[in-house]
Amino acid sequence: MDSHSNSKTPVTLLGLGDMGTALARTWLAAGHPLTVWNRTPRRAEPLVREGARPAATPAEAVASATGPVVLCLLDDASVGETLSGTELNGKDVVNLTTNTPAQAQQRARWAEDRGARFLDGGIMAVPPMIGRPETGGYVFYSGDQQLFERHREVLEVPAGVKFVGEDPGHAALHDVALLSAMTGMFAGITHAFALVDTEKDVDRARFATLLAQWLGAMAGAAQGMAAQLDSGDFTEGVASNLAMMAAANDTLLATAQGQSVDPRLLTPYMRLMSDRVAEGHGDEGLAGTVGLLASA
Ligand code: FVH
Repeated sequence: MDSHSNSKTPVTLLGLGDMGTALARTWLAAGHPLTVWNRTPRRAEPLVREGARPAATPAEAVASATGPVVLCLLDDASVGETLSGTELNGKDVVNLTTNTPAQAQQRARWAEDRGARFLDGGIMAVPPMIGRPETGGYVFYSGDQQLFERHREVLEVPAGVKFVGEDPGHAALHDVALLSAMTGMFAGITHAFALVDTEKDVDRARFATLLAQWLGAMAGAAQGMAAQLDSGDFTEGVASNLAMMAAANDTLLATAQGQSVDPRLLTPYMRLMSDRVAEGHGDEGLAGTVGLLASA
């Protein structure tokens, strides 16, 4: 089929790294006319063989765009470099480049000052999850909601979509919050393996199954924390209170010491817990520790 003579919304994609290439293939497979540009042109060649139209420059790509102009570049600086010298007036810009909330807000203002409509996105997937809905990958979007609705069908092709607000920084905020939680989880997993690895007879695969089940069961605590933060009553529905957990931390630290494992991944959060207990809040759950960070 000639992909440039159909009724599907045309997509313009700037950035053909691992993620950009994965996105491109889904739009091509779904029959969307696709114009591509990449700083290193040879990365566009396989996609051109698959039916994409190459643009020689970002300015040429943007000028010919009649649908969304999607950016999937390394960082916000590369977005600035790529879009400088393009004519954005009247264009629909969808930025899927990972950034901070402040960068997303500034980029939205920057694009709108040039007459463009702007959506920011945070991709909660790795490239092999793109185009495979069964993996549960999705993209957070924030900014111009009308623009989101106008292009929803196109945006739903590579992954699920979740619109999280008109503040353009909210997609990045959600993205980074989830990635930050994941970092804490990886820290815990790392410490747990360091502990069991001190003994020769622990089966790592069996332990990994137990670990994943335990983390899954404990993840439900996020809902309780949200309810406590909403009500302002941090003692509401507490199953394990902070005083008990802070005391148990001594056992965790003594075990680390006994097994000669460095506890540095645990101690920052333990300090927060004991600070809250020292303030007289041993009867609470964990929600009170949130405020200790937010006011830092
Ligand atoms: N890959 C992943 O697992 C994660 C999943 C979650 C979301 N991230 C973010 O997606 C953005 C793109 O990631 P990527 O995986 O495609 O990254 P790379 O393969 O490293 O490709 C980077 C592209 O950016 C181009 N580029 C870099 N600097 C510039 C510049 N100054 N001007 C123009 N383009 C630039 C680069 O071009 P080239 O090196 O091929 O010439 C690639 O097209 C990213 O924000 C992730 O955080 C991915």
